[in-house]
Amino acid sequence: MTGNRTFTMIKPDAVEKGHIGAILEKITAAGFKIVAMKYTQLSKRDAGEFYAIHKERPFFGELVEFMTRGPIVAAILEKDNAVEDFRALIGATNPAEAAEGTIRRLFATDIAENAVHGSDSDENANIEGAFHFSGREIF
Ligand code: FUP
Repeated sequence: MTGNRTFTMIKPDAVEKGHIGAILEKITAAGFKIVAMKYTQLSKRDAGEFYAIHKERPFFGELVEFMTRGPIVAAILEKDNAVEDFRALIGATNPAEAAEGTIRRLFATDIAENAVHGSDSDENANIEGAFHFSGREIF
C-alpha cells in the first residue's frame, strides 16, 4: 500500500442499525475508491490483536466485546491524503464532539460504539490493511 490508502471498519453498531449502505455512500461521495472490502466478524483474538495498543486501557475489555458482537465491514480506501481526509470525514472519536455532517456525528451512538474506524497514520493503515486482506484481495 502507498501513502494514499487508509483502512476502515464499519463497526457492529452501525451494521446492526442498517447503516452500511449510507456509510459507504458517504465514503464514495467524498472521493474514496474502495480497493478492498469484506463482510466479516472478528474473533476475540483478532480484536485483541487489532487493538493491542489499547490493551492497558480501562475500556479494552468492552472494546473487544463490542467489536466481536456482530459482523463488520472492513475496507481499504484510496484517495490523495487518505488517512487525514478520512479522519476528517468520520469526525472525532466521541460522536458528541464530532463535527456536523461527519459519519460519527450522523451514525455513531457514543465514544465506545462509534460506527467506524479510520487508521491514524500511513504506517497503521498498512498494518491494519494487511491484517485483514491478502495481496490478491486488494485491487
Ligand atoms: P479513533 O482513532 O478515533 O478510533 O480512537 P482511539 O484510537 O482513541 O480509540 C479506538 C477505539 O477505542 C474507539 F474507536 C472506541 C474505543 N474507545 C472507547 O471505547 N473509550 C474511550 O474512552 C476511547 C476509545
